[in-house]
Amino acid sequence: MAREYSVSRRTALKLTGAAASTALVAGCGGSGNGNGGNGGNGGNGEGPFEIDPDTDIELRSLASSWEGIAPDPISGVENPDLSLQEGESYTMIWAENDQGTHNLAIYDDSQSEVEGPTDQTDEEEPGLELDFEPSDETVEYVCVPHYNAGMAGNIELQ
Ligand SMILES: [Cu+2]
Repeated sequence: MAREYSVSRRTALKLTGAAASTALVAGCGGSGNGNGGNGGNGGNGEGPFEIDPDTDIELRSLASSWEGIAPDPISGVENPDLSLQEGESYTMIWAENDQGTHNLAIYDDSQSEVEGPTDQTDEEEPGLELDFEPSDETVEYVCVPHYNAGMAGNIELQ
């Protein structure tokens, strides 16, 4: 075991330079898995970003994706993956709408709503909220009409 580890470790170190440039090329593909630590459910966006309980998670809807507004680490990030604490309280707020008609819901792993959906609206400041406690059931936050277009981000447990 130890030998295997040291070999793969050395290989990893040796590949670092090449991997870095490959990653830049791969990034252009767009389906991006963010980072290697995300083995769970595919990875829609960057992250996951660890967020403390009792934090308001504010999102902006774009034409067919979400963008983080707050807290700071997710600001400007498209479809940020979130890492949350199981059983604690979080509020997800659909604060701004850039364009289009959307809603906000939380899906389980069979794409069934466990929270929401909110009303579907094209208002610029929807101000719609979902209060939820992260669990095995809260797998991703989505816009239901644009889910198949990739308007979703993962919710992982810390
Ligand atoms: Cu949408």
